[in-house]
Amino acid sequence: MADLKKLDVFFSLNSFQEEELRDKAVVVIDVLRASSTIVTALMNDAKAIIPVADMGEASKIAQNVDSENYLLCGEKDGIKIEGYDLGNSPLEYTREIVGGKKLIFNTTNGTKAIKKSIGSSNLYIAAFLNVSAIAEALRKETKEIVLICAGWKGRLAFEDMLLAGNIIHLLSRGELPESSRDGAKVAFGLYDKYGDDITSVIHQSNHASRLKELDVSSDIDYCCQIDTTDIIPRLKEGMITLKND
Ligand code: 3SL
Repeated sequence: MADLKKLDVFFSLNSFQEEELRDKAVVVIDVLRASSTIVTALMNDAKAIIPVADMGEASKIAQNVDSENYLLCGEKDGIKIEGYDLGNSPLEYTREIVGGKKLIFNTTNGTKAIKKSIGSSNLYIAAFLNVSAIAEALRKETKEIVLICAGWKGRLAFEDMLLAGNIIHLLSRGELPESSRDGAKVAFGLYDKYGDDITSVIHQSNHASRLKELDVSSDIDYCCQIDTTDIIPRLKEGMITLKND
């Protein structure tokens, strides 16, 4: 059973060291948009997602696999990378396109946060789209839990902290122990204040403004939907697949 006094939240991918995650259950969060895209791809029957840290790693893998069964996917600064099959809009990841495929996935912050967390005991991927399923999985965890917000280039991203707060609210049933860690208190408090108005507050976030400049506002609405699926993506042997037990 999860011990909420030990649960912590890291606000960006630069706010922790790999060693801190050893023997912990980790949840990586990148609401806009990497974790929402991962959840959508698996919901639409992608076979697996291979997160990579950069373009070099992505092309090395792509060169050694059969291109019929793999898609090269991702973005740099929000924009689809030249030569890639797909960018990072979850709306592109339809069943027709990703069903049965393995995706090599490379994003500015989200996949880097996943790669940095690879030494943890269990690693889950959360979005608002699957928030209750993630909370349910965490409830059964016996390890200490760390929620990692990918953020944006080392900075905090409002929408990631808000989802961390939502997960903590669900886990604590709205009553966070006073002795909780600071990161958990901050995320809990943020959700307390803004949790009734998720879509409109996320629309006012810094990353939403960047995405609006790229003309992908519909992605923001999509990523703010709650519990559209109960899938639990988790990392195993370098690939993100569905947890089946
Ligand atoms: O940083 C990331 O991993 C991306 O999700 C950023 S973006 O939404 O594609 O701009």
